[in-house]
Amino acid sequence: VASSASETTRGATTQQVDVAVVGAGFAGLYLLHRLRKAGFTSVVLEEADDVGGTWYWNRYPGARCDIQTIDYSYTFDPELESAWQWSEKYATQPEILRYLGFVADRYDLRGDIRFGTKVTAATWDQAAERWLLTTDNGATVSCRYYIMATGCLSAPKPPEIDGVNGFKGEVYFTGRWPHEEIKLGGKRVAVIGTGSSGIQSIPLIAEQAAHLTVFQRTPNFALPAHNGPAPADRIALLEGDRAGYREQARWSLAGVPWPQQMAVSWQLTDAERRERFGRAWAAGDLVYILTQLWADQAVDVDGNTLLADLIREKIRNLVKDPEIAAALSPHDHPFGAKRPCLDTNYYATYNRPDVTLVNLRQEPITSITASGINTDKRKFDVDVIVFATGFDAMTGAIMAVHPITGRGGKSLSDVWANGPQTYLGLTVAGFPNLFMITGPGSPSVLSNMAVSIEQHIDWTVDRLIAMREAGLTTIEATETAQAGWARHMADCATLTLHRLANTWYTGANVPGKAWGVMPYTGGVGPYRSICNEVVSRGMLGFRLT
Ligand code: FAD
Ligand code: N01
Repeated sequence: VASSASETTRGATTQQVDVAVVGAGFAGLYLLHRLRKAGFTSVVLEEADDVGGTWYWNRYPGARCDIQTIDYSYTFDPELESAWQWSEKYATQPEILRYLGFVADRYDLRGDIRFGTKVTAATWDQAAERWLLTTDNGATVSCRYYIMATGCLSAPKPPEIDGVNGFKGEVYFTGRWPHEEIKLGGKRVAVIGTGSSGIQSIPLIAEQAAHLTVFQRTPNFALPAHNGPAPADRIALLEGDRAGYREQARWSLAGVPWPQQMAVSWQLTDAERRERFGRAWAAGDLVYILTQLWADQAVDVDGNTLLADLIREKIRNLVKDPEIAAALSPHDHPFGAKRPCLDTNYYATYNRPDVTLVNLRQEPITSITASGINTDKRKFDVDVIVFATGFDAMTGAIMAVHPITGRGGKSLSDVWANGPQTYLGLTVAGFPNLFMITGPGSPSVLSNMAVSIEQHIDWTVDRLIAMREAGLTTIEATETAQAGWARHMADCATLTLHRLANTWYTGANVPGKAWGVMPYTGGVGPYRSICNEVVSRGMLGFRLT
């Protein structure tokens, strides 16, 4: 039985705990808090030197959240909610990092976090019914339960361009931005990549650099953030009934309380559609524009195109040079199938004389040289290259713990060779007592992550408590349940447009990665209801011993 009686030894010997958590981001911090409250001995292993996860690593200029911060917050403790005030509608990275530090201090979490410690391998010992974790720093850890809170967007993707190592200038990755101030003044800077990280950082880099050259492969949809104070109507809704507001978010599709739209695009006149679009554009809210225009916007190509055309019209109005506007207008994927971005002066930046856009669809990069970047048409000498090239998402950080060896010596990398397979995105058949928070198969990245993370963690820790009460020591998904979840995932994905875009959601951004829509597309509320049903039906799909 998992109990608080485990002894903890440090140094050369193995540290014994009930639960080992990997990662001290949004998820790891809340996990530790809940595990402690439930009386489990636990340790968190974290590669970084401090808490924060995403918000520790992504310190590039302009880094902010794109879900309104009043929603992108913990909700498990009303006192915590009243103890913290966000200063803006979309908080900056430093403010979110301060918030996570504040949470760590408030619940006194740091004492059980081993910083500067990377987990390198994990092995299930069937006889002892325990996991043994190997680290690159200090004692190994033996635990009954192994919970990976390693993050969906925490393993930066390698640059994949010939010659990177031979470049003599400065190189930065948005996902591993240095802690010290980077001075770009007077320098010729190149940014490769126009996803959310590129789109947030490009306007601020342009302000500093002598000249900025942006290398764009796929244009992305970007919508105005209209940042500032949190909107009064949202604040009023939240403060009018905080518990109700939070509960509505938990049962919504994307983790933010907006109603379900019922009118489909063809029921609305052009004027009505434009009026709805105008309101959405003015609202500066990603979830609003992704869900509130018309009911078929995310499931039907025609309904989607009506919206995408309106956004393309805006881009043409915002960018003075029609050729650059055309290059910046996405045409190869439906709106929302790839994560859209929030724009603070992004399109306007291309009106500056000191900014050049290179359209890699017309002139691909051939190499990086000692002095800069070559395309098949031109040569660009630069002093600094910023890689805003994204992540090996959802599976990257999990697979980086290598090997993860489950029952019968099975390796997770073999089991996932053709793509990740999970039950509920939380567990894997053949890997008892292993949980993944926001794993592939969970709704996580298609939602307000704060809401999904709390749900995954509450569900998981509640199971550990129930098992302890029942005198059970192992939990494992069945192959049948896992296959059923894969089928359900595929059915849901078929109803959305995500399958029509090559994105990190599908693994298409990483050369050689198996293709498949990795997050659960059925929505946060329906997912919560399924997880609850699994429990109410006697842990349907799990074998417990
Ligand atoms: P992370 O914050 O990624 O933390 C995982 C931690 O695990 C990291 O600290 C990492 O160092 C550690 N780790 C991984 N592997 C190991 C190992 N082997 N050994 C030891 N430690 C390890 N989501 C939203 O909902 N709204 C937003 O507005 C939003 N903005 C984002 C902005 C950026 C720039 C990025 C990159 C992501 C954003 N996200 C957003 C997604 C964001 O990742 C999640 O919201 C959330 O922060 C994830 O928390 P986490 O704890 O699950 O993972
Ligand atoms: O990464 P991305 P990101 N040569 O994968 C290009 C969250 N987030 O770090 O699309 C040339 O989106 C690549 O081109 P293409 C959010 O969920 C949130 O920006 O593959 N180009 C693309 O343009 C987001 O979705 C915020 O053709 C190359 C870009 O690099 C997720 O994190 C902020 C290339 C990568 O875009 C990831 O965002 C930041 C190559 N070899 C992140 N390889 C918020 O605003 C890649 N690219 C809250």
